[in-house]
Amino acid sequence: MIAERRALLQERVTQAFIDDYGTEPALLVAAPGRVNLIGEHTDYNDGFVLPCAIDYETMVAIGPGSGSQVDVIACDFDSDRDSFDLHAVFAKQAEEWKNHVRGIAASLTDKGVTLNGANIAVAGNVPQGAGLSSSASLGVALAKAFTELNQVGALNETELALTAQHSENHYVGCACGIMDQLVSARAERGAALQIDCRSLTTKAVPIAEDLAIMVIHSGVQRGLVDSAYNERRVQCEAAAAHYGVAALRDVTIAQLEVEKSGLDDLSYRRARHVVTENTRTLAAAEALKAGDLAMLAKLMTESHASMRDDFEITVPSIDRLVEIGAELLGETGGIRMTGGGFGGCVVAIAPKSQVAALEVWVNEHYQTPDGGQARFILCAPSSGVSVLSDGAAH
Ligand code: GAF
Repeated sequence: MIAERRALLQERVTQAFIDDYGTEPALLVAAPGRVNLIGEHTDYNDGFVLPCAIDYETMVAIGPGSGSQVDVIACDFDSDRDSFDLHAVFAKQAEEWKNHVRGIAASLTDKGVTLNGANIAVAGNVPQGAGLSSSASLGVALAKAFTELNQVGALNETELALTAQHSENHYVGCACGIMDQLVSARAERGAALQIDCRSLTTKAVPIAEDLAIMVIHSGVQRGLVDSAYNERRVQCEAAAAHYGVAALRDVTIAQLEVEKSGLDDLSYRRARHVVTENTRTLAAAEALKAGDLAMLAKLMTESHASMRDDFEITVPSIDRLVEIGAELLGETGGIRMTGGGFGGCVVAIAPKSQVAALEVWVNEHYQTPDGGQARFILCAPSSGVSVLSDGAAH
């Protein structure tokens, strides 16, 4: 499936590049979106996450430009164009996609990387506004494309991810953590990626061949920058200050209770979500490794309840969708909301033999807020960013 989807994307982005710049691109770079299996809002608390890259990606075609000028064409936005000078001070644009491109160029410059002008075309197939990290995949693909074109060999995957996060934080205006960018840069095919968001060390956790990862879109659109995401981050920092630690990662479950006096109920519940979610994430990685689906299902159910009751980032449609899915899956598979919250998608991990039944069951019992059906996106755990040559990653 990925091969066909990738071929279409490659054709689209290459053709747009040729039509606009009258020459073949020097290289094509692809970076995947992601789905998070467990570990939500833990990354910016220096905690643990367990996402996997998916076989939906953003592709960048790039070639040398003139002087210090960068020209960009966005195939997915009606072939909208942008043009900027690498020496000019970053100026925020009304169209968000432009801020991502300008933000990556500015972030690389901030890092001391010298860039030359470039011609760029961008196209992607990561569903947007679904919480599947289309923005992170764009950022990572652009960072890789710019550095490869300029032959800046020194940037490894972690540095690419940090550059993309810096761009989001400083230029796009989203205080996101490192999870999305790091998995888009470092993921391994056929595996989830356990990330320690403090040390940035990662471990691939293989996903058995007979398991399916199903993303189900609730039909509730979400917008990360506009949501209460940044507010949650501030609340977590305030809770960490109460416990006298650098980040909530450092609070133990025992300490959470013993030292809660003086902390208001809301901040306490925010902290409890993060502290317990870290424990669940590590346990879930072990359960996945051991093929213990009943344990994984239990941990995902608890994670969802914690997001709903303590972190308050779910919405009624999503809660209903998870409830419906769990009714069918029972202990045979896990299901929970995935991503930043306030709409978007649910992730289910279950034997491939359950996929068809789950789809029928959800369609029978769930309706999107506008009376339609949920959208099902079957995902394969994929590898991180790559440079493509004749359609094959190297
Ligand atoms: C969004 C952010 F971008 C991530 O950094 C992470 O915090 C996630 O929400 C919630 O787990 O995807």
